[in-house]
Amino acid sequence: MQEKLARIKEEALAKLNAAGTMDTLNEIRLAYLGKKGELTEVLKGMRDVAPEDRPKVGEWVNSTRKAIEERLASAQKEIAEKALEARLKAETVDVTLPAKLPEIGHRHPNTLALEELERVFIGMGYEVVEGPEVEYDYYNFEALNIPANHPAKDEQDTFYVNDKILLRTQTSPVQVRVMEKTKPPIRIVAPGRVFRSDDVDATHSPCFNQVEGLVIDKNITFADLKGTLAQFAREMFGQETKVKFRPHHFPFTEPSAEMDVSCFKCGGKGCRMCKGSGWIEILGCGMVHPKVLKMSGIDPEEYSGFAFGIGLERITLLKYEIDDMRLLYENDERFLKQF
Ligand code: 2U9
Repeated sequence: MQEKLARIKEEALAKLNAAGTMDTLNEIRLAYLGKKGELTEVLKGMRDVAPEDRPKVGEWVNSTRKAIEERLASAQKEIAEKALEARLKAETVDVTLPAKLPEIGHRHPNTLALEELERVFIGMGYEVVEGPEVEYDYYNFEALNIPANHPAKDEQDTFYVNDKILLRTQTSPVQVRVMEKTKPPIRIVAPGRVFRSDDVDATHSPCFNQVEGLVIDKNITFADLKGTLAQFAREMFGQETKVKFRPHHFPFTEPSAEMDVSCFKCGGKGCRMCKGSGWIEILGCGMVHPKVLKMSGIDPEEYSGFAFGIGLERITLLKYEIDDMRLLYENDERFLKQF
């Protein structure tokens, strides 16, 4: 019996030493220690062993089993370690390889023009404020002295949510909200999207961007308006830029004007950009109407102010010599990559 066990042990250990995979180890385990394994068969044969010899034989069987089990465990460990080592080797990352650069976009030409414009006004002490795109009729029209029968209020021109709520057609409501809750002096620019029921073409879009400005303080005159906007024009379009004001009408300003700048392409001689006239229309402006001040709780006897409105896309198109506004909204990378 002892010899048989010694042979089993020797054989099993030799096989375990030669095994190279977990599957082979498992087969060996079943062959010796499994229910029908060789060692289990020996145990079953204990019946035929004389009772006084059983403890001794039992001990031999157990020590054989222990030896096989121990070698099996260490072989399993060795194979697992080898497998891990091979995996680590195969999956190494070469940290010295150059990294794949993520594609980084850049600012939209409209944003570039807006940032330039904001820089000029911030430099003159203005604050940038924003407000809701969905507005009350009151803030968009009534508080700006735009009467109920004004053509701008027509459903053909304005997107209404209901009879009191609409998509703002200008950013002026932002400034009305500031006037209501701020004691002058006020110096603000209000950029943002506005909405008008227009068909799309090279110069129109139902959604575009405006920048409006508002200054209110004691003793503000048209001279302040002219000086400020002339300085803006020089910083935005070049130091040699000249400005001229043409009378105009807006319900929210009195007097009102439109401002032209001398053509920054031809210097005023006349070219394709200025359609031969030497001048380019840039913005609308005026002294804030006393009624508008009063409605928002500012005493027109004590304070006066000026306001202006600029179509941002118009500035972007001129600045970058783009001839179709639709290009700004199409997000075609071939176009956007040029700025
Ligand atoms: C308040 C009072 C007055 C803002 C102004 C204009 C003139 C103007 C147009 C420019 C091109 C609109 O985008 S556009 O079509 N705007 O001409 N806007 S004065 O006047 C205000 C604003 C707020 C409280």
